[in-house]
Amino acid sequence: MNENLFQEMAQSIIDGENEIAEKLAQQSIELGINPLDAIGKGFVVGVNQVGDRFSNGDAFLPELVMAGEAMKVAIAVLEPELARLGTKREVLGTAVIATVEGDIHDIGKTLVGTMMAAAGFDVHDMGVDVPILDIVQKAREVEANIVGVSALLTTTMVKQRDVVEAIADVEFKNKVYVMVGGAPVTRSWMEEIGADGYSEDAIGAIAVAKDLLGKT
Ligand code: B1M
Repeated sequence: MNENLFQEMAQSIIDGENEIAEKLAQQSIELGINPLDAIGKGFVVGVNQVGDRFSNGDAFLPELVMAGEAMKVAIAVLEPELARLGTKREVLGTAVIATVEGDIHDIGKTLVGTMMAAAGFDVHDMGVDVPILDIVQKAREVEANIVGVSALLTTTMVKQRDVVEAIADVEFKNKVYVMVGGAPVTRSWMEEIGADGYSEDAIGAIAVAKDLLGKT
């Protein structure tokens, strides 16, 4: 039965139907479905399909925009549920997260931030299209242990390397670990640029962040 709901969720994103996406997200909460399943098995399936159609030339920018908007509406409904999944007992560490300069994709980055906050990190989400120096400055200001940078474009991934280098150039009171993620990012890219952590999804990001800080 959940399978039908997941399919409807995916379709609502493909059709860019904000109201339907919102209603289905609410319905999943009422049914007690794990919000991560609603996102991963439902809404993300739809947004990935639109992305694939866009790269094949079968969909155009307006469809991409509408799919992105519908995703955000659905995730906004699920966000309080995601936060409830965590049990904040102690502050595990301080994280600054951002989407790199030149990149305005924020859905995955925001999910990572929400999940990390739910897991007990003090998260400072700087938003999208954030200049490298602003990230470094923020990390100093809040005495971050983790700087997490997201990139969704092959053209903006290179900015993750710039962040790694900028963090290495600055003296911090404490060790600052750089984590990278985003659809085109891989473990080998993480290794190539000398970042400290990589995860392909939001749940994995928590495990990596905890691991880096020895909090597992
Ligand atoms: Co754009 N877009 N987009 N887009 N978009 C992609 C990324 C693309 C792959 C689509 C495609 O062609 N198949 C393609 C990039 C191609 C490439 O670089 N090789 C693309 C393009 C080309 C563009 C534009 C250039 C289009 C244009 O203008 N001609 C433009 C770029 C603008 C810019 O940034 N300067 C553009 C714009 C947009 C919209 C604004 C319309 C919209 C974004 C809306 C928004 O974010 N508010 C949009 C969307 C929706 C997409 C797709 C379809 C979906 C992205 C998404 O939200 N996924 C995307 C195709 C795709 O990825 N399948 C595409 C769902 C989200 C939950 O996943 O963000 O991957 P994701 O996050 C995951 C993991 O990656 C990971 O955890 C998250 C949760 O599991 N993760 C981390 C993410 N960050 C992490 C950080 C971590 C750890 C894990 O540690 C710090």
